[in-house]
Amino acid sequence: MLEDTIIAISTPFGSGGLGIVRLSGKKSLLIAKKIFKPKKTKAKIPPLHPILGYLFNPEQKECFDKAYLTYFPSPHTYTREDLVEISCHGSPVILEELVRLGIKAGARHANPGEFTLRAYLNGRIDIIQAEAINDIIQAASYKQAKISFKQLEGSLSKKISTLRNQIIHLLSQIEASIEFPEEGLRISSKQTLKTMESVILTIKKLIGSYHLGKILSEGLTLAITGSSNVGKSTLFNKLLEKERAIVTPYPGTTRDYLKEKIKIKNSVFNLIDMAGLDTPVHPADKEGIQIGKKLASRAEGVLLLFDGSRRETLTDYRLLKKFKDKNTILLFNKIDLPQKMNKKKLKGQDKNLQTLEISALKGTNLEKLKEKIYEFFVPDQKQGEEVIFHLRQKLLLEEILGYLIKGHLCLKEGFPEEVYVEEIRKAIPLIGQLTGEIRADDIIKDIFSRFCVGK
Ligand SMILES: Nc1nc2c(ncn2[C@@H]2O[C@H](COP(=O)(O)OP(=O)(O)OP(=O)(O)O)[C@@H](O)[C@H]2O)c(=O)[nH]1
Ligand SMILES: [Mg+2]
Repeated sequence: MLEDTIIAISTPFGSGGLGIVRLSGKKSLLIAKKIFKPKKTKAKIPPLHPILGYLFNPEQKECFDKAYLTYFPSPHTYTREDLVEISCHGSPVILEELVRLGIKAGARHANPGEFTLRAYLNGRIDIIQAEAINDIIQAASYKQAKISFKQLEGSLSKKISTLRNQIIHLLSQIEASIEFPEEGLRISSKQTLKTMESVILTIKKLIGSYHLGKILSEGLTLAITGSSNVGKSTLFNKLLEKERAIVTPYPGTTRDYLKEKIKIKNSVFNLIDMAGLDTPVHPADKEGIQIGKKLASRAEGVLLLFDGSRRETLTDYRLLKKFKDKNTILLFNKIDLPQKMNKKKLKGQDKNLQTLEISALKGTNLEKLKEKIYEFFVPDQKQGEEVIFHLRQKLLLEEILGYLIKGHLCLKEGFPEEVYVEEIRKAIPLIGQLTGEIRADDIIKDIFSRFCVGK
């Protein structure tokens, strides 16, 4: 497969100022020369230097666009192979014709992520770095892009490799003390415990960071809930800055749920509006309420909305009890109207409860609300601490952790070295899978299929 020369459009589909077609493989330059003619016909194509010319159709013997070609000779290229980039006008018609001609001239159309796959197969990057490349491209926020860039530069890979070295070192020490017990090579169990605990802690922190990773990459789910007519859809629209949900003065307006992305500072939230959670009148209400309850209980954050211009009801107490222990901000809406709700009584003694008075209609305190949402729901990323974005990474780390914890326990309980060394050893191939050093074809296929064609 690596013998082929591949070709693809690297810029997104659609019209744009510029479009780029890329070739990678041994015949890149040879093929490119058939479909591109330098303006100065006698000029040789120098490496790493864009040269001006024309896209050329060998069938019609005609030029069809002006373009720049850059030749990157192996091995210092993205794929480690010979690579050619042709940059022309961003017209889908032109770009597709160029790819068609490239294929006629001997190239093969690249599969999704195949350029990056080659970078990995040729040993330029590991699988964690490959994942980071796609994360940068798909980043939902600048913050995520920055972390992914660091991972592309090798920050996470280095951390994993340090872990691996620590474990291997530990294994070799234990094994030496098993084989040569008399020669003073015995490693004290206190020392072993200490190393294992530090490795376990590092892995636990990495696993723990997945929560933040998920929030940064997919956005945190934030459900607006409460009784009907309290202003949920009004607040939803205001936070979205568009009239997305229907608002009427009548209870039971929203029956289905609506989900939209909003950005607060540099974080993405998946905001949900839903049916009011009171007693259903119509069978459709019942369905809507069921869905609403499910969504709110699964959401990472809840905005529980009350209508401050009404007297508090039993339903309000019930809702508060239900959501109090979740990540909830309690909102008293409609403060532009005379207030009848006994807020103090409703809030009770709970000092940890986050509350805010707003008017969704007039926009009062909505900036404060955004601040609160950000502060309350977005976990802190400590300076320099790694974040993992992929379930694949998390699951492997959990498996590794499982073996280390078992090993640690055996050691603590005073089992013979042979027993816990077995457990620790099982972690090594898993680390290999994590970095891609050990190749698992189905996993690789899955990872690269999520890439765009042309990357
Ligand atoms: N005065 C005032 N009225 C508001 C405020 N927020 C919403 N309303 C009004 O309250 C009524 C209900 O608003 P909605 O946003 O539809 O309420 P909801 O909670 O989505 O209602 P359901 O979908 O029926 O559960 C509408 O007439 C809104 O204009 C507010 O802050 N102040
Ligand atoms: Mg509504």
